[in-house]
Amino acid sequence: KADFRPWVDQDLQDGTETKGKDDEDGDWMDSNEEEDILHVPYSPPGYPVETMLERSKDFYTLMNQRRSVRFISPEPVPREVINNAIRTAGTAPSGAHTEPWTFVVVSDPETKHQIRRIVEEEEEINYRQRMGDKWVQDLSRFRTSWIKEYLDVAPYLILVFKQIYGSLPNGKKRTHYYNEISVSISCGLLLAALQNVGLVTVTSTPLNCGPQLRLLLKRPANEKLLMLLPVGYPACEATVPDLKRKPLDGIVVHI
Ligand code: IYR
Repeated sequence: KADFRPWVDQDLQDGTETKGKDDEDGDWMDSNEEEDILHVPYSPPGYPVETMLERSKDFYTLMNQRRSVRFISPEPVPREVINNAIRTAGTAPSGAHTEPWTFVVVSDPETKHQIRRIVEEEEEINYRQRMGDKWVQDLSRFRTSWIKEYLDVAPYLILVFKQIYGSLPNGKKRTHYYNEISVSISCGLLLAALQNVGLVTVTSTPLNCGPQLRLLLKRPANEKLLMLLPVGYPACEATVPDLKRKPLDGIVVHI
C-alpha cells in the first residue's frame, strides 16, 4: 500500500524515492483540509508573428551559447542576480502546485570547502570503483575528474533539493506529486536564467554525496539533493570541449 505511488515514474526512481521508516508515519494532509482556489482571468502578452519569429530565434541563439563550464572565476557576483535567477526557477510548474524545491545558496568559503571535501572524496571512489571502466572511458574525452576546484572557487554553489513530501506548519505532511520532474524543470529554468545574465555553471549530480551534503547544510529528511550548480562568471582561461549539437531534423518528428 505504501509503495503505491503512481506519480513516481518508473524511470525516475533512483532509490532515494523509497520511503524510509521516518517518512511512513505522521499525519498526512487531506485535500478537504486545503483552501479552495479562486480562478481568475489570464491574459499574458501576445506578439505579432514577425515578433514571435524574431524572439524565438534570439532566445535560441542565447541558449545555444550555454555550455557546461568547469572553470569559474572567483569574481564576486551580485547576490540579487542569483536571487532573481532562483525566483525564475521557482516559477516552474509542479505537481499539484506543491513547489517541491529548496535552493541552498552557499557563498561561505568554509562551507564551500567542506562541500568540496565531501564531493571529492566520494567522486574519487566513484571514478575509481563505482562508475566502472566503461563509464569512466565514456567520460574521458570530456576531461572531467574527481578534482573539482570550482567548488572552492565559484562565488556561489547552488544545491537544489527535491522535497519528497511537504511539511506544513500544522505538522501535517503533504504529498509532493512528481517531485523529481518538477524540480528538474525548475533546474532547467534556473540554467536559462543564469545564461540570460552571462553567468556559467555545470549541472553536477554528485553520486553518493546527497546524505552527507544534506546533513552538512542542515536540511530536513524530506529533502534529497538533486543537483549541485557552481555559479559565477567564466574564468578567462576557461575551455570547453568542442561539442556539436544534433540538428533539428535529428531531434524532432513532425506528424
Ligand atoms: N559526476 C561525475 C562524473 C560525470 C558523469 C557524467 I554522465 C558527466 O556527464 C560528467 C561527469 C563528475 O561530476 O565528475
